[in-house]
Amino acid sequence: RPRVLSGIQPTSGSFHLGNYLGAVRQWVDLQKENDAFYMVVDLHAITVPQDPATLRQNTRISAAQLLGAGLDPEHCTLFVQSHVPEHAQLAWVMNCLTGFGEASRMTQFKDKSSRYGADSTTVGLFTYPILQIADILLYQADAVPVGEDQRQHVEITRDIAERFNSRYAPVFTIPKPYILKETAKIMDLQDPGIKMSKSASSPKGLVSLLDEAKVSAKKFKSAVTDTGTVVSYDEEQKPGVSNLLRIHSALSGQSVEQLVAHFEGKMYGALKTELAELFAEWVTPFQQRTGAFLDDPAELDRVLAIGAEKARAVASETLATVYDRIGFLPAA
Ligand code: AQP
Repeated sequence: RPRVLSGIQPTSGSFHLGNYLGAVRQWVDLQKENDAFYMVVDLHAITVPQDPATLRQNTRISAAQLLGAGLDPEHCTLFVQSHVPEHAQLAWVMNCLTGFGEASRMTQFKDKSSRYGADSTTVGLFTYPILQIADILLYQADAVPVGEDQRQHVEITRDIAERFNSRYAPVFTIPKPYILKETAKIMDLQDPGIKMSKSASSPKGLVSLLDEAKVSAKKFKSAVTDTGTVVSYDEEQKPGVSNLLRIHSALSGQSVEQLVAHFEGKMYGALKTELAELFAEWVTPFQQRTGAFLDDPAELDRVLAIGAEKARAVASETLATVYDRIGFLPAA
């Protein structure tokens, strides 16, 4: 079975709608037909400052949301990145294979470092994509289900895997990004020119999955659209309306064309109200399932411990092969 791998950061307690539609939903679908590895990437989270107690709690909340969204530990390996030390170990090797100029071209780093300023930007944030290279290659992943913002990081992973394979020996599978066009980039509800994001969105532009449904309903209803009235799909002229249509389509299963026909003769308000209801219908049971997992932290930790053990079995084998091929003397 093909191998898939992906991760999500525990940087804030709640995932947002972009995380879910862009990535986590595909994780759930892919677990059935693939050998799937999914992780909460706490090593990535500390590239920006984290309060220790909050990080620990957010790691559990993240795992609970993944289970609440439909990951099934019988069908996938769910674990916490720091439980598998091979991630940090392989990352060092990958650091030494990646060019400084090559790493400097990562647009996510450029965006974030320009927002934080040089003094608040860590070297960890710069090498974040290189840790991600290690994350993916350790598991010999064939496909990496992510949002559009991660495409460049999967591309550099392919380059470095090929470089290792030709310089040393053919060890790594070359991974492909798995990105669904329709949900690859969910936009901020207040500024449809930027992606919905924990760090860049204003609170009103960000739909957090653990907020009360009525809080999110308000955000959908006050989403920025445009001065027109006709509900139609046009990413250039109507980015706000188009974003709402794509979200509706993903949640309802209706195509954008069907929705445009459905809203003919109706105003933007109708689309927003329907979307708020549709979201509440999905998010309410999601929150109940997530809450049930959070109420039983011992069971949650047990699931994560089993996941870490399964992950380590694969990761340690890859790392041992890499250490051998690059010429490290085995410990006697
Ligand atoms: N707006 C989005 N639309 C579609 N997919 C998205 N993803 C993130 N935002 C969107 C995808 O979610 C997965 C997990 O992302 P992450 O853990 O890297 O979270 P993130 O990138 O830290 O999310 P944010 O909100 O964008 O955080 P900041 O602002 O800190 O960077 C990934 O597959 C990602 O593509």
